[in-house]
Amino acid sequence: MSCDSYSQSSYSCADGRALDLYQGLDPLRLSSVASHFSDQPGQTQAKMASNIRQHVFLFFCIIATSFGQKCGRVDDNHRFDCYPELGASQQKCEARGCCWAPGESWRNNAGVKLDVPYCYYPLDYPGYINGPQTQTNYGLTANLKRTTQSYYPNDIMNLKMDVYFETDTRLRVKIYDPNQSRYEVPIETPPFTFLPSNPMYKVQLSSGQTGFNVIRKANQEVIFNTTIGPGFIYCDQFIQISSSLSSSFVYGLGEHRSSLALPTDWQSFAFWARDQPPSPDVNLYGVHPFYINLESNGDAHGVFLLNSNAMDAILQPAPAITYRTIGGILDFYFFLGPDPIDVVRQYQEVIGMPFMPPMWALGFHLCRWGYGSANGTMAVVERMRQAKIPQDVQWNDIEYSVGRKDFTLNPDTFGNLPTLIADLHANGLHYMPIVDPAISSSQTPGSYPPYDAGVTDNIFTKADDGSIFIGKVWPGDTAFPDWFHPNVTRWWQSQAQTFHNDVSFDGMWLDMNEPSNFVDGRVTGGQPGCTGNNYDNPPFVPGVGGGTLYSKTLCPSAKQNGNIHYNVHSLYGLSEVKVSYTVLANIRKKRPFIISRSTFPSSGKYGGHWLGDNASQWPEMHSSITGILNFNMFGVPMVGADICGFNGDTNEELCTRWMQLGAFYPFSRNHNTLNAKDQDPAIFSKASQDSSRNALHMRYSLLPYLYTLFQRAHVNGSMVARPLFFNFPRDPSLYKVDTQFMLGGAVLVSPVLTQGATSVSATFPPGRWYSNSPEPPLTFNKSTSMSLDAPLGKINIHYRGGYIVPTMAPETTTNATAKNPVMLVVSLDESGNAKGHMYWDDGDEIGSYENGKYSSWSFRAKSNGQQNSVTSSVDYDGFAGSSKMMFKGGIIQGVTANPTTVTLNGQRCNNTYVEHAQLLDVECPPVPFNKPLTLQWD
Ligand code: MIG
Repeated sequence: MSCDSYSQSSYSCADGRALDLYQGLDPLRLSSVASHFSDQPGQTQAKMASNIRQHVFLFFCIIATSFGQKCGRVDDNHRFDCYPELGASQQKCEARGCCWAPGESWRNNAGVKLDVPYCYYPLDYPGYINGPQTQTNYGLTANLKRTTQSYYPNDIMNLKMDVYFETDTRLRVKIYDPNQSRYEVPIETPPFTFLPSNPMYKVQLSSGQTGFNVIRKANQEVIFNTTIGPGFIYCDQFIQISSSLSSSFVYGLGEHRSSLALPTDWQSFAFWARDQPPSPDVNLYGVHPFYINLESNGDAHGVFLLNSNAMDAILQPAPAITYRTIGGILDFYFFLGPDPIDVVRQYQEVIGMPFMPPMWALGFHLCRWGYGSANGTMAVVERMRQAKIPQDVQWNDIEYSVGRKDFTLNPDTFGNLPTLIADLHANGLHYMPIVDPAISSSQTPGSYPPYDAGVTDNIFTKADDGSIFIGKVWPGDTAFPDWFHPNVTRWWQSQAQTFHNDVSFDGMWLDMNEPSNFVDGRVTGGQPGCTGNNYDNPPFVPGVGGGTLYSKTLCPSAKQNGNIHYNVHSLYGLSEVKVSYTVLANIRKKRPFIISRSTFPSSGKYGGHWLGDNASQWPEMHSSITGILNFNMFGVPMVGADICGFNGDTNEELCTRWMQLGAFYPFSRNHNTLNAKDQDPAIFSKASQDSSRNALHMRYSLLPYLYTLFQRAHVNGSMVARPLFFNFPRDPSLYKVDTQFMLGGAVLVSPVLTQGATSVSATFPPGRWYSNSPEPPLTFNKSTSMSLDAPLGKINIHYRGGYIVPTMAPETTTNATAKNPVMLVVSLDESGNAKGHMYWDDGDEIGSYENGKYSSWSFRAKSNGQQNSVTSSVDYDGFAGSSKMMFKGGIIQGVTANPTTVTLNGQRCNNTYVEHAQLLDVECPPVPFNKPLTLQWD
């Protein structure tokens, strides 16, 4: 082969073979190498990087030529695993036509051994050869063909690849069997409409070659490149494809416990919904095959593989990703951003925008397993009232029922639950019960309607032999509703309605919907198990927890409305939350609020999520931040972790700190396991209660801001909680920050996450920041870390200069808070400007926004010596209650001199000036908020 020709965009050696060698050169690392050559005039970093890349590439080409050997030419980082199963050996590896080179013990910085494959693909491993591409009215299409069998059964030798140019920023690539239809994920995706005028991408596919590239047109950056590695394999139950990544900054791939920036040192992520308390290296409750990848200049793109079969995704240092899924088709979406927040919005344009929560859902939620009774539950509500700690929602766990059966009420312990709920409602609080999907199947016929009616309506999942699939969950033997069945909504509605007639619950807590099963598979003749067929025991099993697909769940051979569970397993939670959303809306005629444990892309349209069974330990509090940020990327902004920890006993210090952090979770719920010590905020010392009350007061005062963020997420897919770099995407020093987060664009949360600390190291992105306690403003021209005072009672919150945040004086419920006048927290930037907005409606009606029954405002501040004012203008006024809303001033930060007069629409206001904090506290006679306002200081 000759390596003397290469082109800047494609870097192919003359024979097109050695393409993969340069892919491992992380462009970010290259630009940092390039930055050392700063004495070279006129060369941009990117150009330098590109030159270096070309030279290194040429070098590899030469090495490859002199080695002349297909196996020797693969560098370690580019080994694509040819024997992912257990029990690899040289013989078995070579029988697959792959290369075997064990021996080296690769370790990461922490000394942990890395999974570098011993058995890897040679460069000329045969794959699918592209046929000529044809233009279509939706993009382009090509046939792909392989001529030799791979080493898995049932190769699909002929494939078709359809490329849809869906929008300027969104591309869809479907690779499927044109001769026989295969399972495709039944979520609603936008239909193709017309070719976009100015797509930000192009797709390269060379006839006679393997693989394809997706390229960002603006700078020719390759964002997806499947010409590296082994091309792909496409068998009936084994589909594998690899691509280079643009950099080693990769985010997403849920649901897993990991760092925010995912490790790329041969980390494998399994996808298969599983009842699994969060721990590293295992698949958890939900499945989100979506990632965001940063590029050399800080641009971001996203990749969504719409596939619900059991799957592995492997990140390796090339950097590269490999997907291995055992069914369905390859259906990729690419989102071109270019900012991370654009990527997330574009992703949600495909999977659906998040539901609009009722306002009460933004309050504080209290829950535990082990109140013992309705009276025990009420005692804690009373304790919260005594302590005057805000609470909006009281929850109950499975203990309210008889024998843990859905829709039953234990008359001995929870007989007076309706009284408790009436009390909650009278005080403006709401009530949430747990609901498990598994329905007891062993009651005397005629005694348990949920099962009897389910049999009549034929809505239960079937075993492969056609009988009702029976597993074992809390109530003993159980059947599992098939949430895809056409009768299931009617059945679920009738069961929920009957229960609601007695127990007027306000929302639903959907647990155990992976679905969780206490035995592996089906109980037949008293014995658990599954068939030996190819669904229950496929030729390749991804690295799922428990080792089999049916571990702690149903048999994949089970049948759901024409589908096999094998395909739709990970959609169980999504299909349940979707049906429950409809049912709850029908029953209450108000905005549904549902929290689900298992999720899949689209779940956010119907409900929120909690991060499952965490432990009452400090590192778990830290992990919760990444969990919450990830779900905000997955289109599920209503997310929180069990505050103070679920498993194990918490302690006062941990719980005090966790209440401080949890007060800023989008979904703020304290939840505890059976038999663990009480951990509601009112159980602790006065100092701890004060701290929790303060933190929650801060949350409640931010109610208009938070509500506006949720509304924007609902309409625009902007995230509620965001990693710092999402607001500052070109700042590499923020790419790994996972100890802090932002709510929207304006509020920075810097919690204490370690025991015994009285200070916290916080990173501030560039700009001006104002503390929530009166302190001199901080101004930075680049990201800066500093230590902040954080005595036990304090959480550090900072407002970002340039933003106006609407607030209200906090009460103990959102209901009461919402009646208070609006006050603005105005944080001027370095040039004396700030802006903000607010959305408001009745808080509980369905479709307020869609039906125009809302009001919205814009705020603008300008302070330049001549003119110092904040104005509020009403952008739209469709909320009937807006005429009762009042405005009465607020806080203006960044005011450098004590003004002589402050007026609101010409009327004098009272004001206090705190010089060292540049803070002007303004209280005016209240005026109607639905009229234009001008607040002035001179
Ligand atoms: O098998 O309902 O994640 O929040 O308290 C455990 C009892 C069942 C698991 C949930 C947890 C809940 C618990 N549930």
